[in-house]
Amino acid sequence: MAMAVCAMPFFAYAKDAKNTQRPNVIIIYADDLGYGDLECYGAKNVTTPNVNKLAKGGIRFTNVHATAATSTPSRYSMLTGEYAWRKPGTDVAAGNAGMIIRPEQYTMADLFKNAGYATGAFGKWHLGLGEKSGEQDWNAPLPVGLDDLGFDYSYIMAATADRVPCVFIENGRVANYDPTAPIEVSYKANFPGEPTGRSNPELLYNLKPSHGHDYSIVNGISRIGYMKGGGKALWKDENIADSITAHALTFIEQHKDEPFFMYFATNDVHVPRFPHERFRGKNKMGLRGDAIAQFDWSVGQLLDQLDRLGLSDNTLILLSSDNGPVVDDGYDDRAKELLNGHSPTGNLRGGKYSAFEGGTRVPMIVRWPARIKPAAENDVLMSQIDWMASFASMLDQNMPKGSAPDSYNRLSNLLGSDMTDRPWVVEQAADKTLSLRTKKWKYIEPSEGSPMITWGPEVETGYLPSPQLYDMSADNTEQANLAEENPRVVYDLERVLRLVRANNRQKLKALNAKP
Ligand code: NG6
Ligand code: CA
Repeated sequence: MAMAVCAMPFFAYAKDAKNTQRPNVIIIYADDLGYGDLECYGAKNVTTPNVNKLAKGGIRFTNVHATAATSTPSRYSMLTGEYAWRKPGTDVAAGNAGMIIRPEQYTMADLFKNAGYATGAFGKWHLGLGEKSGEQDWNAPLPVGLDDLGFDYSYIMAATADRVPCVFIENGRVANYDPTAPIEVSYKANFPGEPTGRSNPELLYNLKPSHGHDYSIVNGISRIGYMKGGGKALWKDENIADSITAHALTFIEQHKDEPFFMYFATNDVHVPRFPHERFRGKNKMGLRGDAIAQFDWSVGQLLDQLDRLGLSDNTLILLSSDNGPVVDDGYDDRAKELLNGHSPTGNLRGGKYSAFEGGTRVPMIVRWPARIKPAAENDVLMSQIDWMASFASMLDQNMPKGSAPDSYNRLSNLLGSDMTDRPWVVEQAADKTLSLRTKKWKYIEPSEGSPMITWGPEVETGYLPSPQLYDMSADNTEQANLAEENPRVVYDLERVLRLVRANNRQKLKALNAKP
């Protein structure tokens, strides 16, 4: 693949001073890592020296938003450039969901592949696999997978560590498949005779649930969903970061002589948090702090590998998170009790799941030594939805008509050469309530949901039956609802949101509200 590519005519960057050489691109996508969870974003009680190093050599952004406050919709939008709320079936996916991005869709991986890159995906997937939900045969190659979405190579977890099946899938097949222990998965009924967290709590030797997560037991931890078999293919939670990282390091080595795109999606710091013992028990915040340290270690491994191979200078690394943080997300890891003054959201209101800023404002660091001038801080308003069109611009690639319909080219923002804010950013809460953020305002549309998450996590949702309007230039607290005093602003923002929903680019342009 790569060879054919070198000869392709699009490789004509010499004429364009902005692209002297195609960079390798690595997206490091953390899971549930909050705006305040890294040392360089003000975290307490945990050091993240490798991420600090990355930030020091690049740009640390302070006003970047994931498109959604949960994983599946956020990842869907980021990888396709289409808001997940446009597409049914993009809510938090079960471990046996059918593949949500369809093979005919144009993805970020397709984009890089068409530009001649080697492409690889590592770690958390959570966007479904196979043709149809619940009907996968995990003992055979899956009929559709990431190779249909532009990834040459993949080593992934089907969903999350708290959902079965608890095995890695390598290029569409269970890795280390154990023929003596055929795999069965169901999200409806248990398999006769199999223990669960609910019926056999004495078997939970690693972690116990605090809410939910009391179905099948793997590695002394009960999960969501039922699973039987797996044998030696079953993962051990304490080795997940090591496995993902080792495969990623190999991929870099293998592709050191050609441009590569790597989607490196960590399991950290999602629940169940059970890092390797070299991190466990080391942090005063307990397992959640240990998981942040493990995340930082993974980042360090990638940086070291790039240094070792002489690739650091021309590799663009983009580090961010899929949604905001949560402390108790269903396992008794004492994350809340042990915070010791640390604020995972960096004192933003809400958190994972919510319409408030804590749901979607996430860290973002971009480093590309060959091109980017380091900057300690950059507060330009941005959304992850634009990564795709921005990379298309960087690669001089036209995307097929109709693809990435919500993604705009903001490459100059990403590279720090343009400080023009995106005029508005759309954020999706867990119940699909939408918010519209401008640099100054945050508008949350009316919704009927409960003010607190109802199933366990202690998170304010930001749902209210009347419109909410917060002045984000005054502070970030989202405490004083100014909607009643500012009906005109509410009207204007509602109108923009309506036009975004209708994807009416012309009217948005006429309103001068296009991104
Ligand atoms: C919730 C899970 C939570 C987490 C979340 C998805 C329960 C009780 N809670 O339903 O633990 O898995 O889904 O998180 O099941 S995400 O980051 O992948 O979106
Ligand atoms: Ca997540």
